[in-house]
Amino acid sequence: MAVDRTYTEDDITILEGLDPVRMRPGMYIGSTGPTGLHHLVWEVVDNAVDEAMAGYATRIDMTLLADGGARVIDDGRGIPVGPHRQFPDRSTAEIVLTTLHAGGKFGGEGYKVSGGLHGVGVSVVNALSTRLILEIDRDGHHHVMEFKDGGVPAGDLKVTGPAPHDRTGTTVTFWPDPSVFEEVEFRAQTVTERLQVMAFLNKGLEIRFTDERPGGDKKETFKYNGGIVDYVKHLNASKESLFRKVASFEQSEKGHEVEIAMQWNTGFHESIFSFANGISTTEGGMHEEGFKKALTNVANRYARARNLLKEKDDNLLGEDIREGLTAIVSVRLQDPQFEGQTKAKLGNVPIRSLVERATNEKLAEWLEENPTEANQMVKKSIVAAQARMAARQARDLTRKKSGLEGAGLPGKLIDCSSRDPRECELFIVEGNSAGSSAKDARDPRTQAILPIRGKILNVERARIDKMLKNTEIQALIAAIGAGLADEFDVTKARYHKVIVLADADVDGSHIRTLLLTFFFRQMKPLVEGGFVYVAQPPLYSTLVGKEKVYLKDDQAKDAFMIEHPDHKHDFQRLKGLGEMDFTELKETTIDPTKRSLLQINVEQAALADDVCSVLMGDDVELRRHFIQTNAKDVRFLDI
Ligand code: 1YM
Repeated sequence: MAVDRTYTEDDITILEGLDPVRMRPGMYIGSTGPTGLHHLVWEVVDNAVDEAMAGYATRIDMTLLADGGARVIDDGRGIPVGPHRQFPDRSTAEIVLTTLHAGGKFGGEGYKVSGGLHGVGVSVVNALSTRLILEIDRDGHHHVMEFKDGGVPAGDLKVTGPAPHDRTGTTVTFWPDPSVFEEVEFRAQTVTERLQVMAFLNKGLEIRFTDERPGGDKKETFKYNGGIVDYVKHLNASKESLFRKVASFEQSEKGHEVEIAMQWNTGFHESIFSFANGISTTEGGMHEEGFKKALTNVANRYARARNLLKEKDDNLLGEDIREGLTAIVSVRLQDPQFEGQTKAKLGNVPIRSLVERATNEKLAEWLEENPTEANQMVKKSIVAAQARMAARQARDLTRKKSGLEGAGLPGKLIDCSSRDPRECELFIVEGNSAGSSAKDARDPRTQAILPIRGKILNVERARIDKMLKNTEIQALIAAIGAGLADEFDVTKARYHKVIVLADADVDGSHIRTLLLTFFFRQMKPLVEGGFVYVAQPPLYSTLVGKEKVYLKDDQAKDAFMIEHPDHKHDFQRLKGLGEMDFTELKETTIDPTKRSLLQINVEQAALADDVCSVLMGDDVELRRHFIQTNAKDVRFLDI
């Protein structure tokens, strides 16, 4: 067969109808749950952002409509309206909206994202919507085309009039199909969080959000001329930064770009957020690897050159240097490979050396130019290294101690007699008086009591070495008997129920929060295994005939009063744990057949961890925001 031109791989464009999307939506958007639903919005917004990144659009408007639809507007060039190269009797816009594109480049240059679930195209949105309206302002005309029932054109692309004020741009309005999705209600917070991140990652791009739904009534504008530098400042806003300046640099090479911004705070958390083509890579990947390696290298080189580390000293470890670091690593590349369990890990190997080289050069320069900040950073890392070594010693000591003292159990522990962890319960009780009533109310065969005094150290704030020197913490570690942190071995846990028993008042919730934070940070498998519980003693009691009835909270009391309109007896507000008598304590909190326990999962423990930083931060505004956004889950912490 004679050919008059040669095809390169780039020319191959396979076009397919939308049926496959409707048959297996999960393949295209991940799920038909809330995540998949929001994917529709990201897909359309991504197109608008691509147009901004290509240098044509400056503003994006996203609106959640009162009738459940979603609208995205950009002021770019507008999707091309002319005849399509391969199908000259249809417009390019129609092809974009009604066909799946696979196998090659379609349309423009720019960074079209492949792999993962991103960049599947706006046609997927069309396929999963009951109705979609496309409006294009281009060449002085306003064009409209409508689709229904999963992407079926309701007519041709028509010019309906002049483009207003000669504007150019694209508007996509769609209504997700309720027969596809478990629910079709968008969540404003999910949308705004994502839009804000996109605005941070695309310097100068203005993104507006409007919620027109009943009760929504919200408008927000995101625009950051500082880009990821502003992002770092935003992340560190609620923390005390180590210094005011944000280190930032960028480099590009062979169509790959890297942009990094970083600042340290006085805390101990490492927060590195990485992105590839604007997509969050929560599992890390090559870009993060390259960054971390170079950071360790640069900091050690600097510390040695300035004699902050002496010849005899060991090198600082990466974790020492990253303590309190907030960093954004954002890369852009032609063909990102998303790997890992949640497709959130960047796999492109060449990116590692690009990021590593950029960081090695540019961060070293920044440190040279900012010696005050560089010194502060190195000093903080050295303290972190010292704390790390002290922690190891303290841990060894804790381990040795528990090996020496009798069975290794703390003196305060009132243990149970059974040695089968599956039936054993440990109650952590605040104060000695509560401890002794709990002792009387327990079943000595399976229930152990560990009284602890006062507020244990806030593990979020305290360094691990200090924390391990705390006797309450030592008793807790020894009683559970499974070690801690990296060495924690859940199969050695002496109890399969570890129950936090604290009062329903402010101090009680404080202690509860601190303990959960400790478990989350230092004994995570215990939480993951479902071994951690919070006891929920009721707030009220009353009499029905001769029988005492306990009511969990105000809601339960209200419900009781509705059910018993003729109820004559008073309601007793139950006292703190320490003041409850033997029977009360037994019936409300200790007796497995009567008490109510709340099993703590990882999300809840993580929440406690957040609460800790918020509470300890004393930032009233942040605290209010936190309570509002987590109102549902935060109740058990009573903050
Ligand atoms: C609200 C969603 O989709 N904007 C958008 C999309 C395109 C263009 C501009 C565009 C791209 C190119 C040339 C190019 C798209 N065009 C295509 C295709 N906003 C939104 N804005 N001219 C206009 O990439 O060369 C696909 S998306 F394929 F038709 F070019």
